Amino acid sequence: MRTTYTIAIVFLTNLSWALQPPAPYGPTPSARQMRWHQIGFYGFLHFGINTFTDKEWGYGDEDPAIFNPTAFDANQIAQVAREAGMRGLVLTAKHHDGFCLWPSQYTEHSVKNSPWRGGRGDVVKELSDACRRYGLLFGVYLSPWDRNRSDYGRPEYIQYYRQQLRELLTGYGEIFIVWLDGANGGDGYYGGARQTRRIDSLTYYDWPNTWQIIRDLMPMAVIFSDVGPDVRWVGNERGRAGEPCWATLTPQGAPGNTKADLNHGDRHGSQWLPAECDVSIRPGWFYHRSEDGRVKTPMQLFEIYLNSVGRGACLNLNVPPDTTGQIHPNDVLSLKGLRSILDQTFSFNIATKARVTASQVRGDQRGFGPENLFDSDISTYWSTDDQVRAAELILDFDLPVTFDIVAVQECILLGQRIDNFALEAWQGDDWHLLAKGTSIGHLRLVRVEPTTTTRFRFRVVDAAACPAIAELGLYASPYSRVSH
Ligand code: FUL
Repeated sequence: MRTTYTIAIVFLTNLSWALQPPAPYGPTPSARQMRWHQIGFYGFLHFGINTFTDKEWGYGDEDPAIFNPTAFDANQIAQVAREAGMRGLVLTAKHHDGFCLWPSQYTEHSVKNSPWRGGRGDVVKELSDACRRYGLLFGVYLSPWDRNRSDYGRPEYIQYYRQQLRELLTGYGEIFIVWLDGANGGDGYYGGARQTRRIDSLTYYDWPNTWQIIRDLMPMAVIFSDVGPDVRWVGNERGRAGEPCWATLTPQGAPGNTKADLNHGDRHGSQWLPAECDVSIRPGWFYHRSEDGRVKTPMQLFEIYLNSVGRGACLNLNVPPDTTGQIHPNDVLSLKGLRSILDQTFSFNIATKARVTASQVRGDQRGFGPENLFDSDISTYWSTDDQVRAAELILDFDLPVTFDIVAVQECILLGQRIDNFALEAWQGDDWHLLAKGTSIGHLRLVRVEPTTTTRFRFRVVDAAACPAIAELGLYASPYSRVSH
């Protein structure tokens, strides 16, 4: 009787233990960060006074009358973005020149004093509406540095900046990202003073109070800057996240003034602060006719995609509208090419044809088994018992398959758990190493030599906590077919 009782207790304790999900490891994403991770790929629109002066940084003394797109078409822009596979658009509502693309009531330096739409136009409104029409999210870039304002550098300017933020966050529906740039170049028009003004980037903007306004008015919007608080800059404008690229970091300093390793993140960072890769489809951020022949090719864009989205970051790809107010045909062509490569590559997950065996399954429970790897649900995962730090999955195929990209996703709701992994294919009579990697996070796309095999192995070489792998994929890019 007593033994039966003890056995029952042991059995029940084991069972209840086994059904528990693994405890999260380290920092984990907030709900707004989680949504942002799933967005993955969105577009940047650098558009404004510079489009008409052929400059990258306007001085702030430009006459609003020069803003006059001949055929502005927010639908064309949104449609091009949508067809490229983007999930949102971020507009430079105000760049460093201070010219506002919406009729702000706090300045005369805006579209309301331009000839466009007889001074009654509002680019922010037209674009945010078009985004909703095309199923895209909409975000704003509001440059903290303002070379037009006479009060720039004084406390009054911060009030002005915050009023503008309030206008943008209350008048245009949902905003998914507020993009806070770190540049503070010094010289400018400043209401006619034509001076060099230096501010203390650590204190002048009083960021925590500005961030709070965003939190209050748009709770699900992520805030981007060099130091977050939700999304960090990746540290370059080439669209390259580091290897590794940890989603964690201990923020130091302020936007435009940080020594943190933004490109790689910090494995032991105190916060979940993933990277965004911002990069332009052209050499410049704004449209310049002289760059019409220098639009990145579909293949270059695909490389960028692999090095950004494929390293757990998001890709914010700039496509600057031209002087007509539309995306230039050359850019449209490249974006179509990118979309075609993405579709050809990712429309079929070869791994779903395999029989999968895991070296161990958490508590031997089906709920944690490898069948979760192919359900396109990032909240379900294959996991092991708590003490397991090295584990493997073997995929067996009836017929040889060919692939050149391996996709792995951790269930980041439980943190970034894996430190090292290896990808192997059965060749002849042994395992052959295809690639080694470190950070995984939300998504890791590893490019390997085009490989034909009947067995594939994913090995967790070491982890800080038992693995929780949400999805696993093997894909064949068009290039693997060509070269094979
Ligand atoms: C930089 C700015 O100075 C560039 O003009 C551009 O807007 C880029 C995205 O951020 O800091």
